[in-house]
Amino acid sequence: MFDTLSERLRKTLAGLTGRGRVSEADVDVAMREVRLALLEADVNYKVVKDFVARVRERAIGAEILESLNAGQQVIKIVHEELTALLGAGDRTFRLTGSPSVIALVGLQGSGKTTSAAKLARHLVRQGRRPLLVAADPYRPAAVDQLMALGRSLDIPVHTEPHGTPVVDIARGGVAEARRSGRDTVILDTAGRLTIDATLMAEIRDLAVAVGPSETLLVVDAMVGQESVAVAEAFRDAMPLTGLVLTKVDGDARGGAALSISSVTGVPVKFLGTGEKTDALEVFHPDRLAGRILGMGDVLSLVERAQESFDDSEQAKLAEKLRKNQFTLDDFLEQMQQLKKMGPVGQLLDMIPGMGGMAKEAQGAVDRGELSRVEAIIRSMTQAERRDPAILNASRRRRIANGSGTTLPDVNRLVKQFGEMQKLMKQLGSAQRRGGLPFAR
Ligand SMILES: Nc1nc2c(ncn2[C@@H]2O[C@H](COP(=O)(O)OP(=O)(O)OP(=O)(O)O)[C@@H](O)[C@H]2O)c(=O)[nH]1
Ligand SMILES: [Mg+2]
Repeated sequence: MFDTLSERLRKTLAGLTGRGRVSEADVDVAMREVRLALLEADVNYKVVKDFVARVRERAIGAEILESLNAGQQVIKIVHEELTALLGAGDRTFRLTGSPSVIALVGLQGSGKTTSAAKLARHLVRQGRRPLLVAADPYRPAAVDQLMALGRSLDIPVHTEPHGTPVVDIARGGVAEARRSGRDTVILDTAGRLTIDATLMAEIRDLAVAVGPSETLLVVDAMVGQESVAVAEAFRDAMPLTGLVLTKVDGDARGGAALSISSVTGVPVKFLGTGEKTDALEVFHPDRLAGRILGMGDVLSLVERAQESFDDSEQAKLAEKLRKNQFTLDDFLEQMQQLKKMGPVGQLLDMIPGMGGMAKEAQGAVDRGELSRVEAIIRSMTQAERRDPAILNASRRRRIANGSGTTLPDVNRLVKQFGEMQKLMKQLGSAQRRGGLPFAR
């Protein structure tokens, strides 16, 4: 759903990391692009305006623009603000009462019945014993649909005769849950084509009768801005506790999904990501923001990287790069750092020119080659570590023997290091041109 938006934002933000220094004008240019990207994705106009203003205000602060990784920091701010935007409201999922009652409400075809089944499955996995209740007195087919889903999941479904008032169905469901030892009742209510007073009154009565601890509005994310209006109408008519955004696997532009919480104040609690009953995700705004910005878990990696590479070490390395004095000792140290940081290939991929080297080093760490590399380097003299060019055949044999490895192992390491050195040289000159955000 967010592919186009994601692509545009990534491109824009990549422009910020591609330079050493970031000026206020750079931020403004990027923010104009971000604004356009969000508007084109159909995000609510006012939401976009506030969002861009907030990011800009935080980003042009002196401490940020003067820092050497300003581009990264601006992206971090975008990520944080996007997370705040997506995550408006209290997302706690409350299951109180015995049994706890969850009511799913919404327009016709929004995905209530499917979501009821998905939620039931999700709760079973959390060790709960849900009972599905077909609280749709109008359409026998709706009842059949829920029964079929219940059967496929091996979760019981409570039904009442056709025409039973919703309130009575709900009460019957709660009684049945108590009788059969089910701890959660999931009410699948009837949909309507449009918002009408009868529907709202029906759900309000139901809320009074069985007191749901969660009343979730199921919203089809494919319908665009209209979904925001629907959510506002429901919110005004009854106490909603959250939203289930369905069909986010679709190809709509996604803007409505992005703005709905921030406009209505009702938090998104779940995402429906497909037709199958396992296609339900607990909503994590930071993860969605990360996904949209194409970062995966990169931001937490950035933080981890900043923790594990302490600044003075990093400054020393940058200095060595500048002077082309990167030695085998440094190589070893870098690999140890990588090991400390965990999987970083993704992170380093973001840094132009760094991906290849990172992958290689990470690959070596993953393959458990670090200890071998360490042994080989430790068997070298200081002179050899500084200048592997002096490693002739007899020295290499001595090192292989000394480290308990083989001659091909030593050769491979020397070759790898040579390639890395070459890369480092290129990086060094890129850095002098101000192109490397991380080599501070
Ligand atoms: N791709 C996709 N399809 C979904 C999702 N959720 C529901 N659907 C589909 O949307 C259609 C309607 O879903 P239902 O669960 O029957 O919707 P409803 O709100 O119960 O509909 P009514 O009871 O008629 O008001 C079905 O074809 C579902 O398979 C989703 O997250 N992704
Ligand atoms: Mg239904």
